Amino acid sequence: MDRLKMKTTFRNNWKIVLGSICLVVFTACDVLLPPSPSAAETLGEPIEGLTPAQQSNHIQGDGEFARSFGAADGLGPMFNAVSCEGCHIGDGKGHALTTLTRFGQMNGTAFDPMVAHGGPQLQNRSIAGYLPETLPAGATGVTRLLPPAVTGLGYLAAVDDETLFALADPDDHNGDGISGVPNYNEPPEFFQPLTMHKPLNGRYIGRFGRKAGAIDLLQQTAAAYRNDMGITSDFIMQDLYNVQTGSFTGDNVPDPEVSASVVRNVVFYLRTLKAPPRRNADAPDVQAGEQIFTRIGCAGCHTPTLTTGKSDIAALHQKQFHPYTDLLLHDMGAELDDKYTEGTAKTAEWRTTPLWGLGLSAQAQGGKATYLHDGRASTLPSAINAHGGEANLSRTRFQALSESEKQQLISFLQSL
Ligand code: HEC
Ligand code: HEC
Ligand SMILES: [Ca+2]
Ligand SMILES: [Ca+2]
Ligand SMILES: [Ca+2]
Repeated sequence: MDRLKMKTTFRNNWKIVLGSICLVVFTACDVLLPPSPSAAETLGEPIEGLTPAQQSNHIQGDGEFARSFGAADGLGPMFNAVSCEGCHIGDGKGHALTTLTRFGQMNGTAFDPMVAHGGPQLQNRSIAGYLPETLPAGATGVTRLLPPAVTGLGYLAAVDDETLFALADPDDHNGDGISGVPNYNEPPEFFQPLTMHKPLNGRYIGRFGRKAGAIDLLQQTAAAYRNDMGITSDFIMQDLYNVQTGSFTGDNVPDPEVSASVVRNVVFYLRTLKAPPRRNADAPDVQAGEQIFTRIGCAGCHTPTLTTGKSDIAALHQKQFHPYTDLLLHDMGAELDDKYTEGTAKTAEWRTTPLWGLGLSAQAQGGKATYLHDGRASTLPSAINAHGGEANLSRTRFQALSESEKQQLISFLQSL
């Protein structure tokens, strides 16, 4: 039996053991144990068609993604959580309890991430004997970001910039009220561009993070180790310090706290996590909902189908997939303007959230799904009703649907 199968079997056995304990001790077991998800509903599996070497690389990265750090491993001195998995539970969407806070202030038209005051990320926890940060006075843009699911990211990473240019419509030439622009970001020193990357004035298109502030999965991962957990790596050697208290002594663990190969294994793991599986795609109300989705303009931003370009992983090379995002920024109106931003994004702009996995997010979020960048919406209609700005027209059309049409649209969204 290969290790992947063992992992699944282990999970199932564990459920059986827990189930039997529960039978002996309690009477209402079905209340305590969620029904075990069928294979078609499980996130966190590798994509099909990986070579044995790639599978083992995936498993190594899986282990690193789950690893909890302690003070002796270099955690902190300030941090937000002790493992990647601690926020990205089961590779799915995170919980309201695991949001990240970032802050800054507007200076005229320029956004200042307040680096001299510990910005842009608030590290709200610290190791023993060290003080965590607090929100500094003067932070006018404060955002709380819910961890997105990390499934299917290898596909998004392999889409050529050219494909994104074709979707962008900065001057709204087709007159649908939707523009869509890439977020251009300063690359980190360790960034290695591929031929698919088309820079503008030395900046590259961001595609990860809710504001599309990270260019590739290596940047996202190295930054997560450092900023979310206080773990230095060969890519970012500087530990976090509390500039607010003037404390520049660290965790006494020599840097780097993880090696480049650890970070690369995690990147490989993220690249090779399968896309969230569809369910009930053939049900009549789901299909009717899909047509409504297109008709009322949702697909103008939530692009149903993209194709990857060249990839060194055969399973990701020139593949069609269905993420329901254009990876571009859209002005979403005043209600979603958090006065905070990254790269060239304006404060009311957000990257179109991929809708794949939407119907599985409740499972990852402990039974109760929440939506939008900060999880403020607890139902799909309330998430849609918060769409303003470029999405105004499609929101109005949504609100004009009959109750049964709305229900069909929701059935479609839940099938993703
Ligand atoms: C404290 C919680 C937390 C921890 C710990 C954490 N993340 Fe995240 N992660 C987030 C949040 C919140 C976002 C959204 C950030 C943004 O919008 O810029 C995110 C975004 C991401 C994304 C981008 C997903 C997308 O759809 O664009 C990836 C990939 C990712 N994290 C990987 C990791 C890895 C790898 C680790 C461990 C090295 C990690 N994260 C640790 C909270 C966390
Ligand atoms: C102008 C572009 C645009 C249009 C049109 C649009 N959306 Fe969105 N959608 C976004 C962006 C950007 C976000 C992220 C907003 C945020 O998190 O604050 C989003 C978020 C969502 C979410 C929340 C996803 C999650 O996991 O948090 C849902 C659901 C959604 N859209 C569905 C729809 C539906 C249904 C329609 C059609 C009625 C629609 N959208 C039209 C851009 C758009
Ligand atoms: Ca450290
Ligand atoms: Ca900070
Ligand atoms: Ca250190």
